[in-house]
Amino acid sequence: MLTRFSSEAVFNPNGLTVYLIIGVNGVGKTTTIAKLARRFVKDGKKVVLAAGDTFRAAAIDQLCIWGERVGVDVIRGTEGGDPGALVFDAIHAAKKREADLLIVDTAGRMHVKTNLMAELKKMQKIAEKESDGGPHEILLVLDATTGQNAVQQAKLFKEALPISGLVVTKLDGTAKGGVLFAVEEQISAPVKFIGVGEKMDDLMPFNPEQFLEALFADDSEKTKQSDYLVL
Ligand SMILES: Nc1nc2c(ncn2[C@@H]2O[C@H](COP(=O)(O)OP(=O)(O)OP(=O)(O)O)[C@@H](O)[C@H]2O)c(=O)[nH]1
Ligand SMILES: [Mg+2]
Repeated sequence: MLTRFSSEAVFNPNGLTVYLIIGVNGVGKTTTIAKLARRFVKDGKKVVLAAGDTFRAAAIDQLCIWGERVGVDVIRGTEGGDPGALVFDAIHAAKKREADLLIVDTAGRMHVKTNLMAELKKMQKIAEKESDGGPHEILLVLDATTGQNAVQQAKLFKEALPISGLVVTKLDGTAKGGVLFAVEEQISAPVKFIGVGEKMDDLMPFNPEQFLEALFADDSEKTKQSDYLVL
């Protein structure tokens, strides 16, 4: 089941690649963006971030701090500003800087209300219009520690947006991530990365064999998914 889809991250061969990172609040979107930026910068790509979570000033600042740590530019708007307009500006700024990849942060609040979904749809449409074939990835971030709740989240987001992949965070805890089967089934998209800590290097490409080994392990020494990672 877990090898049905490719876990490779998608890139636009003809210019700027745009990723939208979505998920309910607290799952680890902003941290994941920093980790993805770190990873792709290491691969030699020029990365720019967009502070699309305009609901909270603290969210914009948090992304800017990560941007400084990773060494990438962050396109920011104002608190309470229109996230769609921010996506527009960020795509044009990233193109001007000849960036390879733009990663857009989004708000996680109010996931049960239609206005967040409407907002995200608008961001997607603008990315579609302003970039060549984008958004090239719409990654739904899920917190492994939320268990079955993740299935409900996946369902909600899938109704609004064509999710291309998942990032499952917090697999460094006691959660083993068994819910992932139900979630993949729900959205028909693969897990692309897993989060295994709070630091910028704590992101791994998803490896189904390692994941299964950890899931079925009966070894008191190695109890976490992250114990099984070949770093
Ligand atoms: N242990 C662990 N903690 C994580 C991981 N990913 C994120 N976190 C922590 O989870 C908390 C929330 O992370 P954020 O990146 O701010 O989450 P968010 O989805 O952007 O949250 P909002 O902006 O409020 O919607 C932070 O304390 C992170 O350090 C992970 O893989 N493992
Ligand atoms: Mg955030």
